[in-house]
Amino acid sequence: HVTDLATDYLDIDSLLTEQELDLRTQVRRFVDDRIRPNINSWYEDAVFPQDLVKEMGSLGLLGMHLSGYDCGGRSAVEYGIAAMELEAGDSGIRTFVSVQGSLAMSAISKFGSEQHKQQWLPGMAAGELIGCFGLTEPTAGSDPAGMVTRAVRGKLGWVLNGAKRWIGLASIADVAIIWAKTDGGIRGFVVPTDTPGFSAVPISQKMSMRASIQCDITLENVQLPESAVLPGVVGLRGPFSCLNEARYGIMWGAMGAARDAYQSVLAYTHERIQFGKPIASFQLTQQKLVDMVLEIQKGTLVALQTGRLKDAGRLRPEQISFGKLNNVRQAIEICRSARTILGGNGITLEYSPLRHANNLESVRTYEGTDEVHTLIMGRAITGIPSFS
Ligand code: TGC
Repeated sequence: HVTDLATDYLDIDSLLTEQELDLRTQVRRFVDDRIRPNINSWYEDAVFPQDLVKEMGSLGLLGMHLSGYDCGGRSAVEYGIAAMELEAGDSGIRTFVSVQGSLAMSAISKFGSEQHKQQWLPGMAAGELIGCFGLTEPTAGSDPAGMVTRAVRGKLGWVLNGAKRWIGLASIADVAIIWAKTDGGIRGFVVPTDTPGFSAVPISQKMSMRASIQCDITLENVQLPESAVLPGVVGLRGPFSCLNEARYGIMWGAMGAARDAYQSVLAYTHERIQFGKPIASFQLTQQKLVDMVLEIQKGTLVALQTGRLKDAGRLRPEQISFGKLNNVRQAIEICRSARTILGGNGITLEYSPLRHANNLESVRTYEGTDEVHTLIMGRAITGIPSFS
């Protein structure tokens, strides 16, 4: 019953190159073969599939838009397309790729010393080493300038004390990028996680992102050599530049989750008979499907235009806020609406929409909440900052 307009109404595929379409096919196959058959049990049992990490490395998905040091050297649009396919599988898997590539690897790639790059990037690109990125704290979320983690000069070089919260992958990471206040401003530190005084504990009882790991980190007199500091940046511009990369991937990823929710109910509307006819024939069901198609197509165009701007070197952070805010907000609505089409069947893991909607609650909060991105856009439009 599915028509050609049901899958790509505006023929957005015609805007993609052969290379971009090939990559999409490759990542989609990985998701179909390795994620879809297992995601329900990972989600139910709150398991992150760590054995997929090296596979994702060999597919070139880790640090794929970074250059050199065995990284993929792919375009921003290609990175976005991969994020979209991975999040059609599950937001937790896309989050892994974002934390590893866009946050941890990108911090080292943008601001690290030559030694940092050689020591960490090839292993991280291969999936042999895992990285995490510690910015958020128990008392500093939307306002990272309020962080209390401090780095002071010690005998060896630096001593770190403090705490981080909601840090993806920290308990399985080999290296953590920790942002801390120093007398000379906020700096990033490359911290091997076996350094005495570093500990990470997964946060339990999550109702979202269950196939993923987020942790509390404690830093207690963590002694680091002078060379641990990222030499390339001082101040919040450092972590924010990495967040730009992750926020960019999220706007694509959210549309992948939305597309999967839409596609999973489209077939159902033809199969499910009520009042003697398929529910696809009811006007209110058609309206829900049409609203989904409108927003998925618009959101995908937003992501693609943003990606083309990024590849042209013209993308501004305020434009990333447009896509992150719009696409995640719309994706949650689409997944919730898809759940209503499924009726009671939609509350089990047999269908993906509620799992995606639950995951997207985290996605709408991390990397800048709806409120933060609204106010970044408000400042961009009016020229008046509302934060301080
Ligand atoms: P402001 O104090 O004015 O700016 C500080 C400096 O940063 C620069 N800057 C940026 N640079 C690059 N890209 C951006 N997007 C930037 N935004 C700001 C700015 O130019 C300034 O540089 P300089 O050299 O002049 O000092 O800060 P602001 O007023 O611009 O920002 C306020 C606000 C609210 C927008 C900002 O604080 C913000 O974005 N808050 C949200 C923080 C956030 O997204 N946190 C989520 C963290 S995610 C995480 O920790 C891990 S999640 C993944 C996981 O591990 O699972």
